[in-house]
Amino acid sequence: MIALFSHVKKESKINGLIMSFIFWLMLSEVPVARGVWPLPQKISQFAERYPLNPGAFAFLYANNSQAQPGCSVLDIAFKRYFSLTFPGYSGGKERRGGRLAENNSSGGYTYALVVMVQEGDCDGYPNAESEEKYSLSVSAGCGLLVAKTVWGALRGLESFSQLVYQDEHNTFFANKTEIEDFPRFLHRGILLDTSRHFLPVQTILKTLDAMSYSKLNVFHWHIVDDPSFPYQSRSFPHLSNQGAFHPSTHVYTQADVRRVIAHARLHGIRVLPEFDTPGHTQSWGKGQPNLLTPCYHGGKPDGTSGPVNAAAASSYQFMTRLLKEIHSVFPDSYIHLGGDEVDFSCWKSNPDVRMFMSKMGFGSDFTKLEAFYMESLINITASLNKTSIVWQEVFDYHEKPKVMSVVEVWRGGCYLCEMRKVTRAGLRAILASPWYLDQPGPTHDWSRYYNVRPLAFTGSEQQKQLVIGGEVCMWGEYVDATNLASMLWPRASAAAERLWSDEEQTSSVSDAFPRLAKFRCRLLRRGVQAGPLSVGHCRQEYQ
Ligand code: CP6
Repeated sequence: MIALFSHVKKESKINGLIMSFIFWLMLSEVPVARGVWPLPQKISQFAERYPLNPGAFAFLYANNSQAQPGCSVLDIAFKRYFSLTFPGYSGGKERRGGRLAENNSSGGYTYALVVMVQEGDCDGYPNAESEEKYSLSVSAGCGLLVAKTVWGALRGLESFSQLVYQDEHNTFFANKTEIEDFPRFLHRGILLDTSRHFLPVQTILKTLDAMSYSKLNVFHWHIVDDPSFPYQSRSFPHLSNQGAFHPSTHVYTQADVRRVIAHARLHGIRVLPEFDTPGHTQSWGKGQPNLLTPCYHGGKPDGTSGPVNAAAASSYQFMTRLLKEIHSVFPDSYIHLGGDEVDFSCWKSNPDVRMFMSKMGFGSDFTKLEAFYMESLINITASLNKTSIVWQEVFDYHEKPKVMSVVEVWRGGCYLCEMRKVTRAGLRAILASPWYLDQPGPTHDWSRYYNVRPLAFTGSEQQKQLVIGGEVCMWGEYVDATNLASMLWPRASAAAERLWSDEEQTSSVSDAFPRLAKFRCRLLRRGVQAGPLSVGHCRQEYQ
């Protein structure tokens, strides 16, 4: 460019005019051609672009950054994002982080992304309040990424990696860009169900990687359910010995769980464990006799069992010990207690349960028994200094919403009505109903996930503030490691943009389509087997 200009300068006035035109072009804003998905809150891109030589590129800590070399989250992220930013580059030794040289010289780099973090906590876990906002400016010679927390810096690194592209000669470029970005909702999750099918740890780790590409930040681990109990408990090893599909190959050991949590942390993702009771617990009964309710038929136990026996003191003692363990294994300050889809017929049939019902004055209203059981678990969880999340039935059945904190809305029908009710009761809400991705179907229905409007219910501003986000649910009946990625991506990315970006700016499916198609090609290039959206091609095709 410089060479071109010095040449032009010597020429006539006409060339001067051409020059100003080129300058105007370079500085004029261009439509978002090199899209970042999900769309940043504010992005300006310009025609001016800079070639990036990976061999002379570095991520650097700013001198005045609170995070410095040794910050695990960012040291590792710099390595990871080097590969993600320059896919296919193998020449030269990788340049990684380091502090800017004292004299502020670029230390032999022709381009650096300088990272400035205002709060230097690198060893903690992301939590429900973590700030993820960042600003990113890409200009000549260097870029500057500023974030309050390392979690925000991770989001900014992701955006930076998506700004870099290759021309037809495979030279890497980034255009001049200014981004100011923050999430619309704090809670942007994916539920994986590891009970209907066992998902190998590797599959979970790869899903966490892919989540970070779409800036999703909560892994809701629906770890156990009726079909199997793969969690290897320290206090109750029989649960997985008897209840897993296989006691050693189809279990998550304590080391596995630690690996998942550590990997999630490095990607700014929380691990929210769900131990769903009192229903969905058939597998628990195998290793924990007397936990489930014996069902009766014709005045006798018929050999089958129902939900956790909410009438037995021993059930509450067991749940207390289990919740204590969960509290110490999972660092997140939230625990999902389930509480969905409880079938009352077995409770109804059992004389001990009926006796307990009359003693408690519940009459024949079994929703009261469920409410009593869930309230007990919520209190145990609170005594461990953790906050509980429950499925919507727990709210529907309970007369005193104040005992609850966060309600996850999952049922079909009028889910916005439910969001309105939950928030009107002063409770926080997570929306899942419109984002069930597990039912087999064509991938092109991504626009259904995109068109959701989580706040489109009538209610006060205060009520809207109580909507903390949403979750994409990948129930496991028809999903295992062979098809998980193509079922999730890029449809979960459509939900991710709904949860991160400004609603007004992302209201058009036709604007989103080419951007999402491009993003899906990027996912493929990064090794995520994302399914096709519609007719089209990627620059490079994949197997
Ligand atoms: N498993 C558990 C499930 C479901 C729920 N809980 C579920 C119900 C209906 C649909 C999809 C999933 N498979 N434990 C409900 C929260 Cl359509």
